[in-house]
Amino acid sequence: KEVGQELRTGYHFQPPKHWINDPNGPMYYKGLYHLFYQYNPKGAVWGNIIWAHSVSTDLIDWVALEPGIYPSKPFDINGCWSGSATILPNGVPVIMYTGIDPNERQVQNVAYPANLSDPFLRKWVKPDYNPIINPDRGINASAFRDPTTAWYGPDGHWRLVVGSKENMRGIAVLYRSRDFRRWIRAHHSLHAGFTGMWECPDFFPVAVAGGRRHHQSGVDTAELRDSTVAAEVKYVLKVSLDATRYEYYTIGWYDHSKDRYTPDLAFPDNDYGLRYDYGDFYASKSFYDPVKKRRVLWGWANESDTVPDDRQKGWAGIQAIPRKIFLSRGGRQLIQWPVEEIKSLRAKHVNVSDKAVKGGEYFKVGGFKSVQSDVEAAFMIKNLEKAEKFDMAWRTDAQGLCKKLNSHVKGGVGPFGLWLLASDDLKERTAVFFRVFKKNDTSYVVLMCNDPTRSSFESQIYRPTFAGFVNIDIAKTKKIALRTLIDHSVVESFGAGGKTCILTRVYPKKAVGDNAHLFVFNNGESDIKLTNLRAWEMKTPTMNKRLGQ
Ligand code: DQQ
Repeated sequence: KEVGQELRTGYHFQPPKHWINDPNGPMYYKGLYHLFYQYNPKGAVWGNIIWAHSVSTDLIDWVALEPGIYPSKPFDINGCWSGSATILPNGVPVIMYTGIDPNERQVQNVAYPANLSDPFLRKWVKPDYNPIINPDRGINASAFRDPTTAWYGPDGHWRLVVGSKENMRGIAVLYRSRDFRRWIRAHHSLHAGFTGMWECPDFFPVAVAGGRRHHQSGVDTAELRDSTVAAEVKYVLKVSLDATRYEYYTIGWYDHSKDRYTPDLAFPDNDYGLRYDYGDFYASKSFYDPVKKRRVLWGWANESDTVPDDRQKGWAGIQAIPRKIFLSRGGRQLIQWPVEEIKSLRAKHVNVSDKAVKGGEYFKVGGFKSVQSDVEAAFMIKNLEKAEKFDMAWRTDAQGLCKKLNSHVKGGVGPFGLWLLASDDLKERTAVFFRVFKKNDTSYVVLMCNDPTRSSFESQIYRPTFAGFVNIDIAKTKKIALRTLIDHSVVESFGAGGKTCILTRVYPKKAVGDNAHLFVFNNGESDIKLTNLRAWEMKTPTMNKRLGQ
């Protein structure tokens, strides 16, 4: 058996071998979901980047096609980097991507399907008039990339943004076009911030609760031109920060006539905005799914194993489970939830209900194979009296707090949660847990944390703790839910119904295959109750079957 192959994912998207990174140009066309992604056809490290291409009818089973976009012309001869798809009003999909030209400049190109009657969209044509957007007029040619899906303004012109930086400022450079061919830079950018380079911007509308549409429904970016719709939507701007390798988003208002985006709260939980995911999740991109009328988010999860190990395994990088995203009822954050289709993979199932877990206790959830599973748990906290005091200095540093007060540090209320990908003797284990702090007599803070410090015997691996706060009123609800998707080397968790998400990669040596177990633990002083735990083994979909196989 080859080294590390037992750590390959079963139901998280992954090609048979080599390196992958950003999801590109996700879209739905003639019965198929298309996923392109950054891919190195020659090895398990970043390089030689092309757009690999897979399609699916249900976001679960995938068929691999030949590469969609690859270097072939001067305007992309040194690489085909990230970009997005836009469905034109006549139904024609167009891809806009960053090409690396012979002078290593980043330029923006378009590509059109060679044959619109082919639902697989196998061949793409790059017109000779590319590049259509050049890094001119003071734009830094080595920091100018990742065009968004375009939207249509009330003046009948298209708009899109390209990520860039100007000294230390990250910017979303705005362009307009009448014909999708000749693009003119607007006098001002859509938005900017003192954060360093903005990669992979994403800008899209979300429905507001109380409007005509259900707040969980997606809104097509193309609909932005309709001002009656605009009264019932807010806008989300997400950027991927090259400097931190984390993504941040803000929710705000977009003025069509002035083409200005103004975030409601620029700094809700830290200097940059909220996070989709507080773990290993980057370069994400959303698209509107017209079939289920929802917005779906794809994101890349890098390996955190060593590069020699990546090379030896022969693969690196996965896509997170596609998530349905929508604005919370209160409008202050996005909610993310695995697309409902993944329930079709649920197989053998175990159930635990109404089980008290005293302070210091833990137990194993047996009777099923947890190495590739979907676990839903609900915890009830009877008494908040023993909650540790919250230091306001921690407010902007959930991750630092989780590192300090990790799963081994006894608390008042929590840490409680799951140990997973755990060996029977618990020497290897990854903890996903909550910890409740007291801010004052009536208000509490809930921390959600992923602690992989004991996830593997292998000592070379980078294993940071990841954490975020959970925006719930625990004194009122007394309950908190956790859903975790476990997939060999992936731990993808959704706290409080998708309010706080954390994805991590772990590389156990012993807790693999049938030797990977699931436990419930409570390392706090206060007792808690596991009101319900349901766990399913997950089937393995057909991942990247070749067409005609
Ligand atoms: N990955 C691409 C770039 C993008 C970066 C290159 C983000 O276009 O900025 O593979 O991960």
